[in-house]
Amino acid sequence: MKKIILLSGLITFLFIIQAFAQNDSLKLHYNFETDNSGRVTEICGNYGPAYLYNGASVKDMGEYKVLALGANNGYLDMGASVGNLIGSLTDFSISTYVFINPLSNLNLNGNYIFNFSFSDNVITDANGVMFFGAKAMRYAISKTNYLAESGIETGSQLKKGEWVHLVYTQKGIAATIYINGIALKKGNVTMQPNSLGATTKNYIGRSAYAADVYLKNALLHDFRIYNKALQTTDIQTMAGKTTLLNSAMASNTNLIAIRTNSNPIITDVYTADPAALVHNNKVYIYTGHDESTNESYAMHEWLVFSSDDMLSWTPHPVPLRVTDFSWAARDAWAGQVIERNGKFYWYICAQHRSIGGKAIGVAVADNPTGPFRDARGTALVTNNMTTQYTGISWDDIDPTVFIDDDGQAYMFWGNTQCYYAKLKENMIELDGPIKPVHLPSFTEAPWVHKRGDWYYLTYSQFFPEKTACAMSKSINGPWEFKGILNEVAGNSNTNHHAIIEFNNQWYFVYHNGSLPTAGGSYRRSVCIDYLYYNEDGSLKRVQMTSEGVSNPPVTSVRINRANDRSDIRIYPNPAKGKINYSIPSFNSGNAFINIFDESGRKVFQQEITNSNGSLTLNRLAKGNYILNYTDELSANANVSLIVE
Ligand code: FUB
Repeated sequence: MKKIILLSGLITFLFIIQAFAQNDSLKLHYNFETDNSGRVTEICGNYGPAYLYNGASVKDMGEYKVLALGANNGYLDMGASVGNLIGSLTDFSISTYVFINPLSNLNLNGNYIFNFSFSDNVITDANGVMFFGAKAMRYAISKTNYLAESGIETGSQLKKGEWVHLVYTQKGIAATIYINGIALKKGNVTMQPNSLGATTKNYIGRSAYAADVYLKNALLHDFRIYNKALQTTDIQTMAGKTTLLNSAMASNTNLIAIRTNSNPIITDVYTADPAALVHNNKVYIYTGHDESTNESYAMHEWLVFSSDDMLSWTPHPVPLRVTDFSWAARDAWAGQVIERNGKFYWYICAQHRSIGGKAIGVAVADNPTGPFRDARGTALVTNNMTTQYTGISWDDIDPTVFIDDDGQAYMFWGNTQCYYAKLKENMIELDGPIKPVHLPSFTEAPWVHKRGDWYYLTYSQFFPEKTACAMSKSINGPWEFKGILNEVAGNSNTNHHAIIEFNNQWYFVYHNGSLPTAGGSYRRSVCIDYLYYNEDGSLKRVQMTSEGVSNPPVTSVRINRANDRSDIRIYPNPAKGKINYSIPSFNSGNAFINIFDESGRKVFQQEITNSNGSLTLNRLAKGNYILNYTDELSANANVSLIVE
């Protein structure tokens, strides 16, 4: 017993010694506490405060402080005095926790986690630099510039979408890069920082190469420099904190959410072919990823974004790639995710490696953001299964899946010819024959939804594409063509869409090519606008807008009588966007109600054919308007209208 007590006492003593040794060697430490002036405090007390630039900020992630670099070249300037530390280092370690935004483009030069240099233009000044870049997880040091670097790298990008613990250590010339406690790369680095001298440009998130990109939208937590090489066991202990950081992140996704005030909703990358899913009070948008630099598609992966208000969108790590399907050769084209029995099924289309032509596959995951895996190992539908209908090899694309009220699932898809088939309860096998669906001028991109008794089959028509609508009282048709739902979406020749209801409001999700400056048919971007129904259940034509859903839909209107001469009465109506009118002296000819905004711009007009009726104000932003009634006999009444 005595021996055990002695042993545990010894272990505790060793831990204390080790902690002291570690603390003693800790020379610079930001836990991202700020002082009263908003500067970042160096908590060892060895150096002055660090300054935040270009929108970089310190944020709370639950109980943790994080440095948020932001989207606009934000960085932290540690100050010139920190160069004295760099100039004194022989053996050393730099440790931090990093969260790389899933949308960050780490392929570009730059993306530096830290940089210690003597100028911001080391390529021409060639006066020395040491850095760690996220692009290839590379540490390097040079007395001039990249032409004389000594460094090591893992060769792969820092993982996106999760907290990663990163440590670079050097003992003599023995260098190691640790990621999450694992020594991912060991090698020799022939210079130590003391031979560089006291650097003057000491940054987090910014490079000394003027043409390099800044590390955008990344988060950092707890940045430290030690004047010794940390032990692997210490590093492993420190790495354990990533679990805590990742769970804090899960309830603080606002830290990386993209707040949209306009269409397109995502501007960091090109997103195409949207599908949408509502699950547990959240909306998930699944998209393709356009990466083309010419006039043909380059699509290798799919993306997912989530939102609980349709305005802030959280990007998630890439959930699915073409390479996740062993049978697929290329082309991460359109698809849809649907939930059944707690599993999420993602129906996609891609080029088939051996059969040729496009094929449909299905991936499965336990949660809506994945990761997804091929659910079958083979394609669900291949080109040779539909040759009796078309001679083209790309007719088996754009799957959309719908589960009817009786639990039967159906898949619709097609190009030139629309098809549908039942799916088995397991969602990964067809349950019966593939049947054609007869729709006028069908091009591709069907989407099926139901509201009340009506089934809606909306799809892309012609080329460039418009979205058309057909309706039926049965999922098996016949489908009655109802005309155009959405016009050609600007400069995109395709017009892929999804329709969802979320919090009692319907939305039309689509893509266009409007993202400056290279947007177009092969660099598309997802947009969202409101969708409205007519009283007979048919769909109103979509109004594509730049504002998107940042303008709240009309929820109520208040009418103030403003003109005694008026003989029009308007009644606020609780139904969304609707107001009733009554015009006692209605004149049957050429009567109109017009609505003008404060600048005098006409924003609404409706011909009036009855003395009583209602106006459906699809989308008026909050504000004051003038409602004006005119008829052939020059009756003219103005009423002020307040949209709340
Ligand atoms: O993005 C590739 C293809 O273009 C999709 O599968 C079609 O719907 C069209 O948008």
